[in-house]
Amino acid sequence: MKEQATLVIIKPDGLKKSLTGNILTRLSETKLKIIGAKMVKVSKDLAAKHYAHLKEKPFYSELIKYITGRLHGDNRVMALVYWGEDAIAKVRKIAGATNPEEAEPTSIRGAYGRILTSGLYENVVHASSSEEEAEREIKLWFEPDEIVYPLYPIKEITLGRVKKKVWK
Ligand code: DAT
Ligand code: MG
Repeated sequence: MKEQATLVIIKPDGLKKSLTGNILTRLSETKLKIIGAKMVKVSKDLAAKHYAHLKEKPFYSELIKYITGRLHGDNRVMALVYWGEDAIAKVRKIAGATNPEEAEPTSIRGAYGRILTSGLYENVVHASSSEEEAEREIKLWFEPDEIVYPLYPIKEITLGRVKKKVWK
């Protein structure tokens, strides 16, 4: 088994339903380490980059409305990076299947997700599904200085008189 990082997002429905503490408690069962955590106001640009691979899907525009908070009237999400052995599979297991109706009832999505009349799966959390996806997503959602471990190669750039670390 391998040490990995994975991105978790508590989506706007998770926050609106006051499930933050509950979700963090469920995820603590994995014994993984949280190495990054923040509240994010999700822009259309960030949403489009995050879900770029789903652009052609019929539910894409609803999905963008969902993750940017326009379905719930609140554009906050909580983004977290978990680190440890087999992190991706461990988090995916507790999160449950994509379709909340098919998800194991005790998983986060099985317990708290639902299918909207539009057909969109409102499934409370995002969790990276592969190492490649985790790296792409963590680099998209977090800056190097926002994570306590040096996860991926970085470089220093100079903005005016300020030096800043960015992903290479
Ligand atoms: P996951 O979030 O399990 O990795 P995904 O990456 O395929 O699933 O899709 C991203 C989100 O899009 C998913 O969490 C909910 C929504 N979604 C996916 N497939 C869907 C479908 N067939 N109908 C409605 N919503 C869907
Ligand atoms: Mg996915």
